[in-house]
Amino acid sequence: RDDLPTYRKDDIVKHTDKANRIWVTYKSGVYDVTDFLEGHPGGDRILLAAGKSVEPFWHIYAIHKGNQQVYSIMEELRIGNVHPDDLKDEKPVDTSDLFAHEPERHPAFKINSAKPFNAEPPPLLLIDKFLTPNALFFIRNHLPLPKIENVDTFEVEIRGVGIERPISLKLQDLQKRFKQHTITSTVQCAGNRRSHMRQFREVKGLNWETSAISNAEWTGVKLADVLAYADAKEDKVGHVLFQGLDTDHDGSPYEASIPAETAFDPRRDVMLVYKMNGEEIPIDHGYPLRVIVPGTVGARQVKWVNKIILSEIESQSHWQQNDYKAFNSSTDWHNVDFSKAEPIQEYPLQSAICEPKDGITYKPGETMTLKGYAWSGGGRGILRVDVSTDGGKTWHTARLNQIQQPRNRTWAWTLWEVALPAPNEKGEITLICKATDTSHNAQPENAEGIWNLRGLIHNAWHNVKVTVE
Ligand code: MTE
Ligand code: MO
Repeated sequence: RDDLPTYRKDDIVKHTDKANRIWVTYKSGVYDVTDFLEGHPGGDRILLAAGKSVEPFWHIYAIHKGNQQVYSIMEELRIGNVHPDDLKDEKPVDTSDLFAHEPERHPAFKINSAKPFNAEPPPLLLIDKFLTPNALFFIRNHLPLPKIENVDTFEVEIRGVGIERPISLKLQDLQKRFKQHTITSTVQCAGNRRSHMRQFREVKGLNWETSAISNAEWTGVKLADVLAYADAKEDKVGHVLFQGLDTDHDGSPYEASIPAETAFDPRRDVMLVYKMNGEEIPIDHGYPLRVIVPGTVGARQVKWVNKIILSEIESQSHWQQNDYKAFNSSTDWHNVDFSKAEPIQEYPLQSAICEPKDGITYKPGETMTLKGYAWSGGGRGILRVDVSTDGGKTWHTARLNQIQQPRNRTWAWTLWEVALPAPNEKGEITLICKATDTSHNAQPENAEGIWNLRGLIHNAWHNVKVTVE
């Protein structure tokens, strides 16, 4: 790349906006990323590296590190070289691994990204038990895990509009002062089943299959009780923001918000939890304190929560404003305007087949046992799960495994099972499942009308292809 011009550092640092072009450096290369930013999901975060080296940034989003596709995209954007004198005094990047202190995870996980850690259990293990074992509960981390030094000094702060005097509560305060509740609630990432939407048309995001969902029993206190204790006045509040202890490379924490109506309503069962399936919450799932917002998309259920902020407006964080939003199928990266869409809160109706796997072979007439899960957001229960072995011409109703929860507060998933004979004719057959919730919502037949550029909340009929021979 010696044919390209050489740039001095003093010059490079000036290129931080569209008008002056946005440049970044990587090792000895200078790259103009102005046009690239338009179509990149984390675009606003590359901006933080504008005029500087992207290496510290990649250190956190290690998904880019060592990724050949990223390197080759970068090389196309290369416009020059950093002057050798400026490379000399470049401090070596701190290579101490921000992820070095992360725990061992279950070897059965399918890892969708190692740093930050994102993984889902195999479908068979996912539905083995009604409560997902802590060690197999899917993990969705946007950032390196925070280091929890001393839980005895850990406090959660509650402040903002409608609160005259901010309060800080230790774990023991939460446990002493408030009534303890235990609820069973399913957490599902908005990216669950993105891999199936991707088959329909390309989308951006981690390649989750059917297991970015899990179900656990959570123990803690109701946020509504804590807000009452803080003497919070709901009429002034529009949204309740939650901040985690995990931080971006610039020190800003993971943050998301939910509407005040949800936060203040004791019947919505929004909880600050310190136990998961009767055990201490594993660090991956939010130790020592996490928010559970039943019936709502995973992204709002903030882990390692240490600040609860009452606000007139919703969180302005990346995850609330520039991610976890869906658009119509004609919106793509060239015409998307994130400010025009509502952040996803309640989850739509979902179901999937976890057994059998694609590609299994049956003999004609042999019993096929189909198993899976179904879940709907907003506390809606599951009325029915129907399966088809002939591509949707005829349907059979599955047997449901559910727990009793109050009406309109069905926060736990439904597991289902049905045994059907394999057809007598040999060949490939398509097994399909679809659920109906208590509002008689149905799932869309395919992704055509619900495709969105980030591949979010994909809930079309799930199908598995097996062979009879
Ligand atoms: N909270 C913090 N502090 N940091 C995060 O990265 N990820 C969110 C949410 N809470 C996240 C977070 C997302 S997108 C999801 S889907 C759920 O946590 C996943 O919860 P789990 O890892 O316990 O399965
Ligand atoms: Mo998520």
